[in-house]
Amino acid sequence: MNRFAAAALLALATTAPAFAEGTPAPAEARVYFVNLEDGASVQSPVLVQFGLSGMGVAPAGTERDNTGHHHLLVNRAPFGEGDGDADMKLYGVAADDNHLHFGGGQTETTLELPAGTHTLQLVLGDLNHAPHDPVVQSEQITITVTE
Ligand SMILES: [Cu+2]
Repeated sequence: MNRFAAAALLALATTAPAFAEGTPAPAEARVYFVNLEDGASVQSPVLVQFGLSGMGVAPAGTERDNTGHHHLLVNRAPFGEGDGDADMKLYGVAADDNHLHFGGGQTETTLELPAGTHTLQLVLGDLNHAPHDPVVQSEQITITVTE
């Protein structure tokens, strides 16, 4: 790191609120659904493909700049609006039925979902499963699973 970058980081560290001190991500980094769009009607099992640009996918625990692994948020509030999201920014994304981790570096999954509407959102996590700063997250999409 050159001294200009060090000075910039120091400035960030002294002015940013605690919850914003995550692993840095490039401003242009973007996660998105490759094969699903908002409003899609699909049948279960549902293939979900994760896209990432401006950063690289790496397994959890990998300490390398500008990398992360995918988390798929299912049927919960958009990230940043849910209870406990501030804690997740600090300590890592929860691991439960609504927060699926792909710490092996996977870029797709298949979900068994009952008929009805479901929301999906991608949130990238760093080596410790915590979202980056700024958070690299997709739009939340709603899909309808038909019988
Ligand atoms: Cu994770």
